Amino acid sequence: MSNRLNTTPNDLRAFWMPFTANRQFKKEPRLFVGAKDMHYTTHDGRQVLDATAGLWCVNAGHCRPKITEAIREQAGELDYAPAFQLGHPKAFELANRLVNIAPDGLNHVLYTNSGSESVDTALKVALAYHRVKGDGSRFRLIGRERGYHGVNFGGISVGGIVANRKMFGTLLTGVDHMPHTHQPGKNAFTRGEPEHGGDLASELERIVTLHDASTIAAVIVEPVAGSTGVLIPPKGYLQKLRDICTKHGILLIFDEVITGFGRMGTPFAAQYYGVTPDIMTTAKGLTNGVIPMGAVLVSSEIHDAFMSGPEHMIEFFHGYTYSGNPIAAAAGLATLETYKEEGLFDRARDMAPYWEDGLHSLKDLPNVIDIRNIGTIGAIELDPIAGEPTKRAFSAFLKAYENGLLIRTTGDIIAMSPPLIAEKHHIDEIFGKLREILKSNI
Ligand code: PXG
Repeated sequence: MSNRLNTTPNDLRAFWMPFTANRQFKKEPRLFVGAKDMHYTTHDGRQVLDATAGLWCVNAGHCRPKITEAIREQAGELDYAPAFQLGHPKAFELANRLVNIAPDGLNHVLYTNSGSESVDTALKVALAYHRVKGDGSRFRLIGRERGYHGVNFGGISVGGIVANRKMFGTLLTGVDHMPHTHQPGKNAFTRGEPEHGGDLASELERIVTLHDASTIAAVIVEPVAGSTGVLIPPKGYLQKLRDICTKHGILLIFDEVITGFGRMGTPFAAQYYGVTPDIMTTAKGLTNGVIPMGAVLVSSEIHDAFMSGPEHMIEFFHGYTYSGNPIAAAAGLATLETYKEEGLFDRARDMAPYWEDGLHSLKDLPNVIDIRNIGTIGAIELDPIAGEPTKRAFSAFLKAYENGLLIRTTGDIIAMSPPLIAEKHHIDEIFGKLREILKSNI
């Protein structure tokens, strides 16, 4: 174990931390200095069991040798190659591998550096696609209440989280939102897909009638909404959205930043639900969270629509300095290889019933008002303390951390998604610790 004096910085003021209660944190810092497989090591030398795969991204577990080694090797061989008008082999190889595990028909890949950039890239592709087809009157983008699509301007415009939107002026214009599908009154404590609410997809028809289909470019949804507390689509909902989009020539975008790479026991949620979008956004598990990278997969129809005009001309005016960065691509390839070699997507599928049983065993504990699960994702919704929303869940988070367990909270909801390498005894430990915390007076 490293010396505590060397691992604790003596001044925490300069770093303005993201989505963090900065003042609380800096009074009581929580630093990780190491990680291996299912555990983090804290700056004071404790082991913390990771029930959230970092931030929903470390799907293969921490510091996996193949991924670490690939990054090391790539950094010594080709550190950076310009992303525009030049290339390097691994970016192409990774794109091919991604297409191979993607739903049929999503045959082309644009690279980004995060989920937020994947979302903004997807929205831009959708708008430009209609325009290159001569259908430029389709400028509207439809999102959903309680949707999270990252923090860039496109993403917060189609997103549906008021705290992420209200500070930032007019956002994108021409955006509308479908209602969210969370109906705890009808669906509380459902295991898997809720029975009630599939008909909420017809709200899209209402929006189409209001604006006219000829003005709508795309609809974007998370197949399972993660950040706003694990909202699982009701039975039939996603298929119905697909049907309405197809009927009206509207592109359907699935934001699979969380649901991608095995979280549902399939490569993507699209395959789990048997519903194929026109565009799919990914990030996080693409590189096991180790190097920032995202990817947007698009159908051949969309890609091919851009491939016209003089061949020396750039077809799509978009991209990043780091699109397909060599080290990120190497990390992505090693990550996909690890998922495959260890059969981690199947493993997650096989573990899902055990996960579900463990989670729902907490049903009768104090202040638990709903429990939801799908794949190896789970959420426990707590009754908020009157007048102090979010405090109960945040106390649970702090207590869990003290007790060697990492969970996420959003509002008064505890959300969990362990690495796909979790063994049954890890799952027992997660729910055993949570049981004690929820039983105590939080
Ligand atoms: N889309 C979805 C569906 C996401 O969940 C993003 C886009 C943005 O990704 P980047 O890489 O720009 O952060 C996300 C990110 C949480 C949590 O605990 C969720 C996210 C990020 C951090 C925390 O719910 N989702």
